[in-house]
Amino acid sequence: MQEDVISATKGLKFEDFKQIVLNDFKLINESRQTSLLGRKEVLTGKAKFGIFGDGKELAQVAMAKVFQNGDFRSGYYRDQTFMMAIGALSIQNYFAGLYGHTDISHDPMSAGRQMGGHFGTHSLNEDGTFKNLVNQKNSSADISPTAGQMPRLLGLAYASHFYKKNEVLQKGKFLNFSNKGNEVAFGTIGDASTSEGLFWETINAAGVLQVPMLMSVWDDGHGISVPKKYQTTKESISEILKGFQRENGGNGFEILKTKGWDYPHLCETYEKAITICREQHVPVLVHVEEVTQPQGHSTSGSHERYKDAARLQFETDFDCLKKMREWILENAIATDSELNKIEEDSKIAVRDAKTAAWSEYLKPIKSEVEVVSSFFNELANGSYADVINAIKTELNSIKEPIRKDILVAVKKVLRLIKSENSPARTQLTNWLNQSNAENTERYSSHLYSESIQKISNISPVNAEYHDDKLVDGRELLRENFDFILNKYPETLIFGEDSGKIGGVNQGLEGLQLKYGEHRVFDTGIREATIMGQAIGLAMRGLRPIAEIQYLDYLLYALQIMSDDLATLQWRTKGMQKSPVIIRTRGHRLEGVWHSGSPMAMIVSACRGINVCVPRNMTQAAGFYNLLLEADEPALVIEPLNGYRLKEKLPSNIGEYKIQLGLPEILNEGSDVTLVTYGSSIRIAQDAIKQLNEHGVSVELIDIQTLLPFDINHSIVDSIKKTNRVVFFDEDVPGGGTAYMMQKVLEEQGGYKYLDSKPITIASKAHRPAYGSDGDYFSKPSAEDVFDVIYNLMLEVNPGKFVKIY
Ligand SMILES: Cc1ncc(C[n+]2csc(CCOP(=O)(O)OP(=O)(O)O)c2C)c(N)n1
Repeated sequence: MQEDVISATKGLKFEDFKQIVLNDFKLINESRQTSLLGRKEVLTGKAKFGIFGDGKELAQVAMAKVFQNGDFRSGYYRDQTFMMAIGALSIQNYFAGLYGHTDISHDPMSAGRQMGGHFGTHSLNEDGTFKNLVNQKNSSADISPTAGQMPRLLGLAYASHFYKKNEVLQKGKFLNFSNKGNEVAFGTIGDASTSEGLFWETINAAGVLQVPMLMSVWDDGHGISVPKKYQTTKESISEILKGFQRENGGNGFEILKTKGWDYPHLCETYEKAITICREQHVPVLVHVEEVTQPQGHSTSGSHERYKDAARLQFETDFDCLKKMREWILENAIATDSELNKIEEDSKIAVRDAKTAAWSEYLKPIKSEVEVVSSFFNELANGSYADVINAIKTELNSIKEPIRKDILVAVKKVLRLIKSENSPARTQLTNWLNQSNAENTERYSSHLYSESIQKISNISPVNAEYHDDKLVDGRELLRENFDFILNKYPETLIFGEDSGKIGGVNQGLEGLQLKYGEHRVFDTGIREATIMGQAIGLAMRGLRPIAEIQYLDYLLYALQIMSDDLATLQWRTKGMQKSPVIIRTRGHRLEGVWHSGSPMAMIVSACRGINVCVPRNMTQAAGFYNLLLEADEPALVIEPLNGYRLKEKLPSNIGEYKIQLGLPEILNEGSDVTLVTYGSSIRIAQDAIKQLNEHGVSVELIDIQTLLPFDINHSIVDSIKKTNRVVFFDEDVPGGGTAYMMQKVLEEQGGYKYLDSKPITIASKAHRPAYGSDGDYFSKPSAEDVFDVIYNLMLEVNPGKFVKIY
């Protein structure tokens, strides 16, 4: 037998060693059979799409050996074998996910919300509170965008660093999240996805920060059909990463190479990697070469279209199952017949698990068909007997029905009998209502927190004032952050220039000195991974406040906010959360990239994240205070031109809290309702003064938050009084104003009370031009607001108002 098998197994009795090896052989066979049968399930129409981990099995078995309780994975859709190896995924679970089973006990990965092959463990109890994450093996929930797992991985690793540095976090409730920062964050990625900017940004940041991150690249030579020569310089990720290699005690990565079919070398490599990573708390990259993909990329096509004969032959010869089998036989660890039996048993086990998953998936749907059919039977005594019977027969003839089939049938019948008045019809209507509620829960719950800590459960506290002391807005914020950092040891604030100088607008001035470099700190210019750093930290029980220096640069982070942060609770059906607070500043300063206000873009991309648009720093601070008591992600956009404006300093700074979704009436009026937010408020106030002088009375409403939006539908009450409404902001036409208009006129029914057409005031469609005049002619001004509202009143009452220009 080879001497270099696995160091951990050295000293084991042969029988015990053999058992380990055969268990691994069994697992890779079961995983392979799962991939093979899974593909068939898609091709025969039972599942919609399949993407499998065949070819990557052996490397994942080796990686799983060094993955401990408390560790986290951030990976992608090829990792089924790893998930099986850590005990987080059964074969039956896998098939339930493939079919889209909406019961979380069957598909624990996403309750049918994500396509199969997207993995994750449960960080939360059913009530939305965190579990003890130190006592379990953890995987953050996968997303499909290639390299989208990378930014979050940085945060998961950085959390260990933070827990290690912070002694206050090494006791009490924090022991549920970390054992003195001993945990490693494991990343996985395909070789082609390393072409993405997110990969490089994360690798660089991990090298700078020296975090315990064990990164694996599964290198199968292709990204779908595109070979490495079009993906990677020198066609080798480890080759081009050489500059990141640690040298002479400096920072950087440890970079190791191995092969995806070489069991003993894989095991040794991962042991070496984890020892460096866990003991020295530094990042390690394992480049796993010569990995195969026997069935091609996914069920959408076959790999014969793009792999040449030599590559196809290589894939057969170096298939990791074949190679492990050969190695076992060469080293006389087991006999051919023992291996045959494992292979045969695997086929049976997978077939049985697949059959069980399919029958469990169909069972509740079939029982719904039965219930509905019995209602149809009762209704088939009436005037439409023949048609209803035909609908029932058609429904029952579907061998493998889905819920859509049932609803189509039920609605057809209810339309037929719409004029009948029978108990059976009431029964069927009730069934439909109940089904609608259940399907909403199945597919639409948990976009936001449903836990006891959800935002709407946190009680607001009014700001109080003992005197009229005025301070700059930035000073008010700094006082508030001081209070927060003192009160919550799990809070950390970071971003570009946030540390040493305390932010470009000085809202954190002096706080690094007071709380230390690990609580308030500078980062590189890397918005996407600032966001990812925050996401991973918050998934591990910390409360990051991540700064994006200007709203205009949020675009760099928006993809990860939208794809990862915004979807996290929803895509796990409430089994993971990441209550990140994103702090930025925007709307209006100078020039194209410091004056943007792309609010509709943000609101459309970030359903699942709260979006606060305070008009001043008093409001902003009140939002931060509330958000820190809640468990939901939020973006707070401070008004960029407000840091040097004077505000009254509340005596209960740090303690008052502003509830989200509650608009505030800033000016009562009777002629027109003007709805706006953020920096536009001051422009509106200016215009209102001028309008007053010309006999127009305006009711000014500050919506305060775009998500949630006016949860009590208070704006419509104002429209009931004024019968006219104007929506105003600095986004492009049809942007934020159109969003507000839809909310108020359609959702709140505001259209019923209008006597004039609804109006929106927005910026020009182009970006804001430079200089004061550039701003004046690009963004809405007080004059614009005056003109629009005055002309509206002129149209209403030409007797009272005269045309000015
Ligand atoms: C941002 C983004 N672009 C494109 C895709 C479509 N896509 C899915 S997987 C894939 C190839 C990934 O190849 P690789 O990283 O080598 O992983 P492998 O599938 O080979 O394991 C592509 C292009 C995607 N999911 N996300």
